[in-house]
Amino acid sequence: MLVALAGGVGAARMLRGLAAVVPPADITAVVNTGDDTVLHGLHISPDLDTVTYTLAGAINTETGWGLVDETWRAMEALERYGGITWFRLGDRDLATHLYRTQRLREGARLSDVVREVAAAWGVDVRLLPMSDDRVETRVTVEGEGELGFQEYFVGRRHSVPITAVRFAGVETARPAPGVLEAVAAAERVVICPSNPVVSIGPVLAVPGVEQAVAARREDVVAVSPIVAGSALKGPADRMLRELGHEATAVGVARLYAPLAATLVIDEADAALAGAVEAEGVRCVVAPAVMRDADAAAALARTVLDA
Ligand code: FO1
Repeated sequence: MLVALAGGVGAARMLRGLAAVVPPADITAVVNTGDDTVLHGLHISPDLDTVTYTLAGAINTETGWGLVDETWRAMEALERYGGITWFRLGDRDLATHLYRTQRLREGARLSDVVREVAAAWGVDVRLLPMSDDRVETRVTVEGEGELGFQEYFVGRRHSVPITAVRFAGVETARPAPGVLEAVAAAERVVICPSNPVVSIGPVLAVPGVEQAVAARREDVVAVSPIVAGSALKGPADRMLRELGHEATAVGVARLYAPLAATLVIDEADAALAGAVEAEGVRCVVAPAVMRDADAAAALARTVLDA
């Protein structure tokens, strides 16, 4: 059994690779919900949906989020009223948010809904939200104050400097049922190439999770989301720098050293292998950019062999 700590796009691709080389049912993904937001009264879980749609082969590959063959009639209709349209919800994607919101209102736990949605899409990887309790990633933007994560990420196109990140509600959040047990029982724990600050950070901040992962350090393999000093997708490089970290594979090694015995870095960073090992982390150099499904499967094999 394999456990993967997951954010959005990078994690979804890693999971698709892992599911190509081990039986999907042997994989448990613990997914960030700090990005979750409520708009139009609907509960939206972007990372859970990105992982689900990607594993189902239904992701919009151009954006990396949302569904393939999407239409936008509801958003167009909403524009007439001056409704909230800066965060685009496609017509087909809306069904997921309608269903999730209704089930939560009926008293279902988020982890129940995640299981139902994954089953409906034929996804055999076991998906767990990091918590059934609400945890909200909030970002302090220079000169503007604190914003919700999606206001920063989509509303400001993550192009404004930040000074702090916090996970509101995390102190009292409990790991979703099965999370700690899965980490304890896993043969291998993979930290996916997701944003260390706002994708993996919230998962580790749920009380008990970081300790559970650290207890498995010898079996934990992280994959660097930073290649040649840049994030593969999104603002991870800038966020790391703005928060005082080094935006290189070495900086990632420093962040994960207490948790992961091994870090996989891309061949483009081969010259950093010595500096990564100086952080106390075994370094594996391999192609780590998942350009397509074959590359993702090859990276998955590297992670399993590491
Ligand atoms: N990202 C955007 O840049 N613009 C959007 O309008 C947008 C809508 C959206 C709707 C559903 C969903 O699941 C994801 C969506 N995302 C959008 C992506 C999302 O903001 C990010 O992928 C994550 O939160 C960061 O991991």
